[in-house]
Amino acid sequence: MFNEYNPLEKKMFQVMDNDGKIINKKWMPKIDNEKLVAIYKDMLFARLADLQIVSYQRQGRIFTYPPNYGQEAIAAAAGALIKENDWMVPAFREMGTMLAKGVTLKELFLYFMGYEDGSAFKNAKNTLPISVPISSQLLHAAGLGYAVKYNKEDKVVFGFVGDGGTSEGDFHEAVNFAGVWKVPVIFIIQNNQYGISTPTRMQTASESLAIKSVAYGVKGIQVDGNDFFAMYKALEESVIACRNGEGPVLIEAVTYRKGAHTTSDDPTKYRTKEEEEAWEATDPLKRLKAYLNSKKLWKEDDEEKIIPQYKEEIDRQFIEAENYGPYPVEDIFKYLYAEMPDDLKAQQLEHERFLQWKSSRVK
Ligand SMILES: Cc1ncc(C[n+]2csc(CCOP(=O)(O)OP(=O)(O)O)c2C)c(N)n1
Ligand SMILES: [Mg+2]
Repeated sequence: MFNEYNPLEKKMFQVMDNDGKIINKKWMPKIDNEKLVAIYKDMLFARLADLQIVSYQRQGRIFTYPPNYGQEAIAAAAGALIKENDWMVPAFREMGTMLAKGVTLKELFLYFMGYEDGSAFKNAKNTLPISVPISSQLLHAAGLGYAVKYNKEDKVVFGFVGDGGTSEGDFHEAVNFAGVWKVPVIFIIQNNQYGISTPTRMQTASESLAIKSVAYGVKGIQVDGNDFFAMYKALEESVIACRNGEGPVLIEAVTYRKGAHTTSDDPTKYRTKEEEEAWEATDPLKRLKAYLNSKKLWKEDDEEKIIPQYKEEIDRQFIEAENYGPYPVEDIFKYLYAEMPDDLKAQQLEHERFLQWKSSRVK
């Protein structure tokens, strides 16, 4: 696959067209029907949760949130393949993979409500916290890959970044290091066409983002990130390569951020309705659903039945997060060092005195 779809060939890897028809049988992944339906249901759950969070934010019940809307196939494919012991190294737009890893929606809600406990992930093994400093997480991914190789462990690292993140030094350092040391890391670029309002064509003069793999001497491929089967197959082959010591792999997953950058952003200021409508035809859920419908694996009835159940479950977890209790002020200081240094202790004391002073002034 990596020869056939070498980025120098300028071909995007696709398996299914926009109508859910298989157009590349050679590379159709083998997934049994039951599992495929379960994956579609997970994608639907992630989409509903995502849309519901935006509505909670509009009600003033949660802070800024970066929607995954339109990018669900990438996270779902990674979620279906990542194993319990594999490392998940997220950016901040990979809800489906986080849930598949065992992170709960309640924990994600807590994170976006500002709680440190929202990064503790009690039931998810080998899952790093959400990373907002763009691309910084890829250095951690490369380092984890090095540790996996050094310790001769059978693990793969899934590291995520956005298109904008490829302009950061950290991206280049991470991929370069991973290439030199041949570490088992899959770098997944979610090219959603924008870094906030900056279009991808303004991030780079390269032909594609996948082509950057050539310079680092690593495997690379450009994939239709809204085509679940293509994403699954590309990741499956990447996992095999990593487990055989032939990693790392750089995947450019071409997708579209259907929502705003975050709930603080208004995309109508920098992109057109026509553009949004053109991408609508590629929607990942619609395509997978069309495939499932054509195979009689899923009906509109099934979907109508399940949507209210999912909405209820999402709301239940949200209300649990809302009732989590007051934010422990010491959490602001607690998690940077294993042992808090003196200057930080002094800052904590000063902050506590400030809070006392503030509350003494409120009548
Ligand atoms: C180092 C750093 N610089 C700037 C920012 C502000 N910022 C937050 S998201 C973002 C754009 C990221 O774009 P991209 O990598 O394409 O990811 P996307 O948001 O599209 O998923 C920027 C510049 C940041 N979080 N970290
Ligand atoms: Mg982007």
